[in-house]
Formats: sequence, structure tokens, C-alpha cells
Amino acid sequence: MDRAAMVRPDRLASRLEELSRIGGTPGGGVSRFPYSKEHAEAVRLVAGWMEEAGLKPCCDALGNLIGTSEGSRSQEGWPSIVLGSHLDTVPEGGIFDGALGVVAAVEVAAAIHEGGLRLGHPLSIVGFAAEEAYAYGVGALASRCLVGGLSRSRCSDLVGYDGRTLGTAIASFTTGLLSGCLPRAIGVYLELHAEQGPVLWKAGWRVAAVSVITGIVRTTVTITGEANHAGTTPMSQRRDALVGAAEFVLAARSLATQLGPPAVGTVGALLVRPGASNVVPGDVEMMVEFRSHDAAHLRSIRDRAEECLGTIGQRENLVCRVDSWDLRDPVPLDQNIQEVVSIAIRGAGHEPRVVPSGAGHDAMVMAQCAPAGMVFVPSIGGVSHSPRERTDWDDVALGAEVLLRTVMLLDGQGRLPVRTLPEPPERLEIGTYSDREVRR
Ligand code: HGY
Ligand code: MN
Ligand code: MN
Repeated sequence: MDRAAMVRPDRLASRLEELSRIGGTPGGGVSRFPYSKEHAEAVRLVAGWMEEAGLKPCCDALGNLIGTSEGSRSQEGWPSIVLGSHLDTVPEGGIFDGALGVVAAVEVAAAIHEGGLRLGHPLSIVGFAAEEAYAYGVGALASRCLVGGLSRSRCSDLVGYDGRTLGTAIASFTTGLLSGCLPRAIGVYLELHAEQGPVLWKAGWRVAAVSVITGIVRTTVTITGEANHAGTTPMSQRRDALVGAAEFVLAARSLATQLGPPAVGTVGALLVRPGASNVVPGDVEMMVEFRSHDAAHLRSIRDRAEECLGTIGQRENLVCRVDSWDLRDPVPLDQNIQEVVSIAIRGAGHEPRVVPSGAGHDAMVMAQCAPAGMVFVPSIGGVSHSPRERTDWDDVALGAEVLLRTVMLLDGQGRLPVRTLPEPPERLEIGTYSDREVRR
């Protein structure tokens, strides 16, 4: 790789630490939710870094931050090389999940810009607004809207973590940036991410390409019994919704363990109403998800979960209601891109490795539009979605260097095949981004 283009480890680390302070939590984690003031602050911070790297920043109709720069062959219709990840986090999440991919993508642009190099392809960088399912119960929401996988009607009425609908939240989301959209002609999508699991860390591998992203099936289950006096209601006359929910939590674990790896199952959130010590719980709402790299697992475990709920409802005299399941099949990533990432890893002086992803990513959505690839760096102890999430700073720099090398290799291959994104999502009652608003 041309020695002129070099990532700067010090800048990567200091920027990741600076970004982590936006929504930072006392335990050293971060809570940065879509369309919050912390999200707007993070967008403005990263947009400034984009400008320093020679990119033009804007925000699209879903609050995705986008930075673009022309290539020397843009006029000949060469499509964009798109790099990205997400700016939102889970509650008390880690400082690397999502942020690493966005900051490293900007670092790649800066290395090319500062090295006086010019790609043939235009370069676009995306900081997706809402990847975590926490905020609206839907994973990869912003990228799925971008590629047309979710319609406005389905989205703007979604009620979020803060009680606002998505449409309302976006309408009041202002960043001061110009409005714009991701160029529709794209050639490839690449995402650097921490593995969020133990494979690389246990094997002592420092960087890897990703072969497949897990499938996920997710829903909200509401169990309804009868709120009643905790002191006077005999045990034989109770319809205790939390007892039913507890039985289902254990059943969900059994369903996953009976299938065996890579199937996993989690009830990650549980809301008990009315939630008083002296009231028999009348109503419980649970967020349920199952994952596997085997698409058949997803459907069979979904059907068996519904059977379990039917049995629990009968046995405990409860009403169990299942919302529509959000099912996303496993996504194999592009073989050619995997090869290029492996060549980049070798070029960086490391043995190429390829691993599956147990976490979901925006790359599984962008892969519907264009060849997509991911680069993983280890999560220390395999810990993620936790304030204890950590990646060694040398591995952060290595991941960014592999991303840069992959971009240079792909650009050097000549014109990438053009894939066209669907029409940009119509404006979801968007707030005013700026008085200098232009639509590109
Ligand atoms: O849930 C996931 O797998 C990702 O971290 N959003
Ligand atoms: Mn995550
Ligand atoms: Mn992530």
C-alpha cells in the first residue's frame, strides 16, 4: 500500500474517547440513543472530522450522517465505496460498538486525504442513526429504511424508548447539517466492527474477515392475567402474569439450548405492570429474540416459542399475545470482498482469518444492495453491550489499517459494478436541518 496513506492510531484513540463522552455513563459505558440531543451532538462532532478529512457532511431523512467525497473517475460513473457503522448504542453500552466503525471510516478518508491520494471511486461514509433494536424494537432500523426494507407507514408510527413516535422524534431532530442523502450508485459497503464475542480473543487473532452475519427473529410478547391484592388473593385464585412470563423465560432458554449452537435465545427486557410489591402482576411485556446462522432454526424456534406460550396460557389461565415477528435471515457476506479483506490482512502482516458474526450489523442490510464486507477486531474477554466492552488500541489501529488497505485494493481493481440504492426515503416530517438546506 502506498506509504503516503497512513492511519493515525493516536487520533483514532483520542476521537473514540471523545465520542464516547457524548452519552457517557458513570460506569465507563455509553448510552446514546437515536434522535436524542446526544445523537445530534455526536453527528456534529463526527461531521467536523469528516470535513477535516475532505468529506462533505450532510444528514438524510432518517438522521443518518453521511460524508462524501468525489473520486477522480466520478464523472465516468464510478460508484461509491461506502464505509460505515452506527452512532447509536444500547443502554450502558460499550464505546466501540458502532463508533469504532464510524471513526475508523473517517480515519481512512483522512489518511487518503492527507496522503495527497485520490481514489478513482467516490468515497461515502455513513454513521447510521438507529442500528440497535433497543430504541424502537426494530434492529438496523435506519439502514433498513435507507434500502427500502422498511416502509414509512411501518416506521413513523413506531413508539420509541422515550414514548415519542419515530416520526415525531425525527421531526424534532436538528443537527445544523445540510440535508442530503447517500449517493445512489454504490459499488461496495465495508464495515469495521468489534467482534462482540469471544472467538478472536480466545484464538489470539487480532483481525479477521467476516463470513456470515447471524439471522435474528425478534418480537414483543404481552402476557395478561389479573392484577389483584397480594395479601388477600388466595394462591389458587391468582392469574399472575409474571409467573407466566417467568416460565417463558426459562422455556426460551431451553428452546435455544435444545437446538444447540449457534442458536441462542434471550428475553432481554421485561416490563411488569402495575409493578407494586403488594399487587399480583396483571400484565407483563417482554422483548424476545432468537438468533442462529441456520435459517431453519429461526423459523422452527419461532413456532415452538408460540406453542410454549399457548401451553403456558392454558396452564396459568393467562392471555399471551405475540406481536408480529421481525425475522431477518442470516446474511453470507460477499466472497470476493472477503478475499480482498484477507489480502489486506496479509498485507498488514497478519495471517488472514475468517469468522462468523453472532451480532447483527448494518452490513447485513447493505448487503441487500451491494457486495458487503466486514472486518473484525477482538473484543477483550468477548464482552460487549456492556461498559466493560474493550478492544486493544493496537487492534483498533490494525483494524483501521486493514480497512484502508481493503479500500485501496478495491479501488485499484478498476470500476466496481454499479448497484443502485432505491429512492431516498421520503421525508419523515423531517425537522429543519439548517437554513442552508439544499437537497442534492
Ligand atoms: O444486537 C446486535 O447484535 C447488534 O449489536 N446490534
Ligand atoms: Mn450493538
Ligand atoms: Mn454494532
